[in-house]
Amino acid sequence: MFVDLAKIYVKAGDGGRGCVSFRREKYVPKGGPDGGDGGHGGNVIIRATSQLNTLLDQKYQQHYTCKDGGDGRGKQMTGPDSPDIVVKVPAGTIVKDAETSEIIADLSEDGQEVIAAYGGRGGKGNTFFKSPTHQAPRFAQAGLPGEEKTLLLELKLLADAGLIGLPNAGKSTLISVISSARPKIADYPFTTLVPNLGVVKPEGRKSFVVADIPGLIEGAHRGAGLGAQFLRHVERTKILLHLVDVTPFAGDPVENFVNINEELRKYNPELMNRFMVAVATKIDAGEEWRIASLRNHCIKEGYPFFAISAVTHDGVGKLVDFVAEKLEELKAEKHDF
Ligand SMILES: Nc1nc2c(ncn2[C@@H]2O[C@H](COP(=O)(O)OP(=O)(O)OP(=O)(O)O)[C@@H](O)[C@H]2O)c(=O)[nH]1
Ligand SMILES: [Mg+2]
Repeated sequence: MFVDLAKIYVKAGDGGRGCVSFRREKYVPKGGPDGGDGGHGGNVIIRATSQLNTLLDQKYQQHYTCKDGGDGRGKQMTGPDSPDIVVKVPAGTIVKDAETSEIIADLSEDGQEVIAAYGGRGGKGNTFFKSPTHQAPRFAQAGLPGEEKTLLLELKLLADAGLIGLPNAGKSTLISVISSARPKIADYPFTTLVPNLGVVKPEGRKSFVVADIPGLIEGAHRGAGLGAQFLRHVERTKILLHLVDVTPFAGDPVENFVNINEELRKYNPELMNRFMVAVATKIDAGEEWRIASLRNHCIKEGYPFFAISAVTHDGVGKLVDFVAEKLEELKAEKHDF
């Protein structure tokens, strides 16, 4: 099951109590204070790993509570620190404070971690308070409480290119042809219910990751169809591939293209600045006038245009090459800043 949102409660360990104790030994009268400090409470750490790609675990386990630090003891023995708890989440997870919505961390790389709740410091034992003027303190500190928080975990898949388009546009078919991803493909809308990732390995070029997301329809930004909830997963991609079915009965291609772009804009206007490639799909069964009218519109609007068939592989190689090259370019540009 694919889960991309989760709410968890984390509670770091409280610090252990400092101890009040005095040295008592045969032949050593008035041995002085020897109460040890309390141990440190464990932290709750959130760590990203590339081994996971869903927040499913956090759907099932929503509470993470660390043990408290041990209390200090006599003979200046410090209480044991309690171990940290590590919550593993997929790389690409954004950690937010559920109350303030403040972003605590954006864990985009494997191994990246954040201490989401700090454990409390242990209290000082009475040994600590010994001074020339106060040689037998009969008090010690309590440990500090560990932080507790409710966190929102939000997974945004890390893909280089995102496939968007109406349901049935051929998105899943394309990803299955260019990568080893094997999503379900069928001739009805909303076949894809959760995003799929695929790695594309073009010859002689750097490989890249493509995300196939469920189809969008008009009103998606208001929640129509499967809604725009999955658009989150293309928000971080560098390129959008906008697929348009050019077979009969698929509706007017230009109208479809414009409508979906409008949905994107309403969802997040920033997506309009993303590099977008227009792709006419299913040209093996497509009609020439539809391809031509979409091509003309795109050229006029300044979108690179490709026409492909995932069945005959016509144009697919060219498209992949173009995307790979553009990605290298965009990545290189980023480094210039
Ligand atoms: N003739 C032809 N049919 C295609 C081509 N690509 C996809 N199809 C068919 O179009 C239908 C929809 O394909 P999908 O890949 O499931 O479409 P999708 O965009 O992922 O659809 P959703 O997941 O519902 O949004 C399937 O019946 C495919 O077999 C193509 O290049 N040529
Ligand atoms: Mg699909």
